[in-house]
Amino acid sequence: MPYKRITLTHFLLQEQRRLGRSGVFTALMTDILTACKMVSHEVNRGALVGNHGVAGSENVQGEEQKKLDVLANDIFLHMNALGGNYAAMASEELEDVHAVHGTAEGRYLLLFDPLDGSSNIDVNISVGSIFSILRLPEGADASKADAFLQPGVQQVCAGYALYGSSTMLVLTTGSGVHGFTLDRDVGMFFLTHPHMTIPADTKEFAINASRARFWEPPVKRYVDECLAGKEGPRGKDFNMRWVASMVAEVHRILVRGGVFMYPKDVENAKKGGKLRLMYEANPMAFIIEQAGGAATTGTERIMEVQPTDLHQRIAVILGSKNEVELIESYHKG
Ligand code: P6P
Repeated sequence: MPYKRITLTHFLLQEQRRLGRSGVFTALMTDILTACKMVSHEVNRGALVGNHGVAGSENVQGEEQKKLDVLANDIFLHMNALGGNYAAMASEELEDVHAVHGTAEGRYLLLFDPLDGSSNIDVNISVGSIFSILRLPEGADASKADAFLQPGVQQVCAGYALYGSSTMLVLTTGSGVHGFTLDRDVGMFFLTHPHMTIPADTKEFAINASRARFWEPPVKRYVDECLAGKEGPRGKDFNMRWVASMVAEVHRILVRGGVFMYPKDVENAKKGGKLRLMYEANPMAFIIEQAGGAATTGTERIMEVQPTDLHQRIAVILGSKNEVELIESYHKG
């Protein structure tokens, strides 16, 4: 019976009672899920309303902003300020911290990549929003970046919205990973993927193979062994995927296993990698670990890295536990 479904809000309230928690997660999530529904609406309307193309500006990363990057960022900033739960926010699209004034004294910090993979927008390939929630440390100044520089193990909640063939919201609050699908007719997210878990083994890897000439030896060894197939040392054939949208890659891994790599290489080493620690790597690492997977820089657990800058980049290798541990063993020699 299709009406016997559980909404995201009901699920959070059930979790709240089951775990004896305060209502804070339900409140924190309410504004985020509204923002994700609004972004989904704008992504879906796309070219019909002139949402494709560039905004004519650059973000703090020096990347050309798409119109939807700017719109998604504005939606996240506006909707998540209204609830009064956040003392401040940090966005991939903003150089500095966005302090929230004039609302209830929020005790949480929200970090987000409002539209990840936006180079895929104009070619109608899945994109997503990534978010991470931290507590505001006692006595910290929420308007300063230092308040945000906490290792990933301090996250109280992390998740993403995937604007794909359907819009999904996947999140963890530290008690497993659960997926919700947006019913546009009702305007609500409904629980469709409870207790998502990642198979420990896989035959599928994801990496941007055009960067092979820059790879360090452990990555090159791993990929070469996968490409050698069943006649090679792995004794099995592998498949490769690369969507250039981290949210889509992580979701595929959550559903059927796999490993995603954006490693540090000889070309991006000075920057520390490509992906950002605070609002891409950490939230995804929290989700992957809660689903039974692993997430490493190659030499250390991503969630234990002590951040030094709000927009710092980091190497990311995550997914099926046994595969990630094999890659890590190659890095450690
Ligand atoms: P490349 C998107 O820009 C992103 O941050 C991730 O979503 C994605 O996995 C990666 O960069 C794609 O990078 O170098 O293949 O364009």
